[in-house]
Amino acid sequence: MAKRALITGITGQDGSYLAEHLLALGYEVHGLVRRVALEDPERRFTRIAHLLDRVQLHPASLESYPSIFNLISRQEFDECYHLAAQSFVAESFADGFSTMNTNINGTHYMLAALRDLRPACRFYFAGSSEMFGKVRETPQSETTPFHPRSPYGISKVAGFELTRNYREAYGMFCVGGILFNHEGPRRGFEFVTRKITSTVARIKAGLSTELRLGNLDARRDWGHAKDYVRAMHLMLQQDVPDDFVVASGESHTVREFCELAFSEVGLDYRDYVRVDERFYRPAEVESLVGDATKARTVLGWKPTYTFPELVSEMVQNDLRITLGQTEGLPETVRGAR
Ligand code: G4F
Repeated sequence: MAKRALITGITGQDGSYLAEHLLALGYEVHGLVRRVALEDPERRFTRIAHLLDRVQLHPASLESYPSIFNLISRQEFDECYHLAAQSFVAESFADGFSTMNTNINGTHYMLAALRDLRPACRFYFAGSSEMFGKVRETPQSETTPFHPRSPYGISKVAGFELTRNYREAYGMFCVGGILFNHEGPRRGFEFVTRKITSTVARIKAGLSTELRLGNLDARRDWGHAKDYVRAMHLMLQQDVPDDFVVASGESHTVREFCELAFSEVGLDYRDYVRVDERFYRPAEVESLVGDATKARTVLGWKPTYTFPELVSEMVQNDLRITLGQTEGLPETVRGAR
């Protein structure tokens, strides 16, 4: 019988790639979505528009325990991938309360409902390299201590610890993936990579003249989201539940990303990029680079995209959108190709 998976955050970048991956593996895929999204499918479901006849969507709110309890009580699930979160770090400084409420309580509600109703369901928690924050060692691995630098990072540490606690206290198969930055053509426009590639395309098309950014010296370990959702699935197929770092092992500055993205269209980033202090964060995570040795050896996972391939795919996708070769479709659908 086909395995049944529930994905929270199915309409996001990772959720949409994961749904595709699980469908290709023969899973029955269900998604938890907000009722407002169900009422506005054209705008809210752009990343999963091509999957809508193959996935089952259920309205529920991560802010309401009864709604989660109700959803989980209706059906048996073999695996649950909890990806939904307020995931933009800068926004978590603007409204730390909402980020904490959604990210911490939402995770706790999911775990508590599963414990009560479906204790055999395997649970994946989307942890983040933001948990390392002001890093204590380089590269960062599963044993590196956490020192989060934003309400978002703090909320992810809390969710990660809750997940571990349910594993240890109740013997549930709960795992935390510590994923470093992962990007792609479906990335939201607020994140630095997509902000860069979409603006490069607009500049190339003559629609924009500059790109305003914050800290160009921040270092990140960037991979492709398509590669990273494979690791999420592998984590739930193990004999023993455990936590894993997923990373490329390479770090690059925001400046290097700009350099490569502009050179993809034959331009020099120095002619267009302007530093704007509005995009600086009150506390920055200066440098992240992951050590994914455990994922490579235990899960047999490895990334397939290189950094230049990732940048090139994102720029080319945004160029296609901006130059209107796929005219008539909403932007994120076009980004989904
Ligand atoms: O793209 P970012 O906003 O991603 P960030 O903060 O690293 O977080 C992302 O990755 C995490 C995994 O480590 C996820 F958990 C999280 O949900 C999210 O997906 O910023 C990357 C870097 C930062 O250092 C930021 O200060 O780029 C720097 N940056 C410089 N100028 C900018 C900008 N970031 C944004 N978003 N916009 C700018 O103009």
